[in-house]
Amino acid sequence: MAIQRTFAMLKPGVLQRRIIGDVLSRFERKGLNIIGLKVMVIPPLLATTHYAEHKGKSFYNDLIEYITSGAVVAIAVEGDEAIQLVRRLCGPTAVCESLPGTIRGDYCLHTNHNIIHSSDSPESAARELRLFFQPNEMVPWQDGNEQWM
Ligand code: 3AN
Repeated sequence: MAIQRTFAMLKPGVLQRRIIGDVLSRFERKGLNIIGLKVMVIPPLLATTHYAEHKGKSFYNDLIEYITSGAVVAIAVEGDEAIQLVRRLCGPTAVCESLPGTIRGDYCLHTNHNIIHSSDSPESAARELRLFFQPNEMVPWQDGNEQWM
């Protein structure tokens, strides 16, 4: 077992579409633990820090404008191999490659509005969790059912 923590974020518009419960329930059904959750509007500095690796790319300006345009839901997730599992539940970045059954495959039409972000490595998970959550805003818990998962 390799218990990991990872970061996910529901992008602007997901609250308005009233589908956050559907998305979160996919994490829950998989057996992952939600240990941090908050609704927030991302300040510009946090947005540029979070997406620093994309600076200079064709979609960068639109991405920053979009991600700061409305409320997002920041999520801290914990579980065995959580980083890769959450990525697989989300599906690939390009929506035309996201199969039905994945979050992006089921809920998105356009890659620039692909509704959810998730960390792609242990390094980015640690960095992104630090950016979005204070340590005391993450609360690990156990339900006693791990043996049945
Ligand atoms: P992911 O979110 O799957 O890790 P990244 O980090 O490569 O993907 O891209 C960050 C975000 O930038 C994506 N979630 C998407 O909103 C946007 N993006 C990435 N590639 C493109 C693209 N080719 N065209 C438009 N937007 C893109």
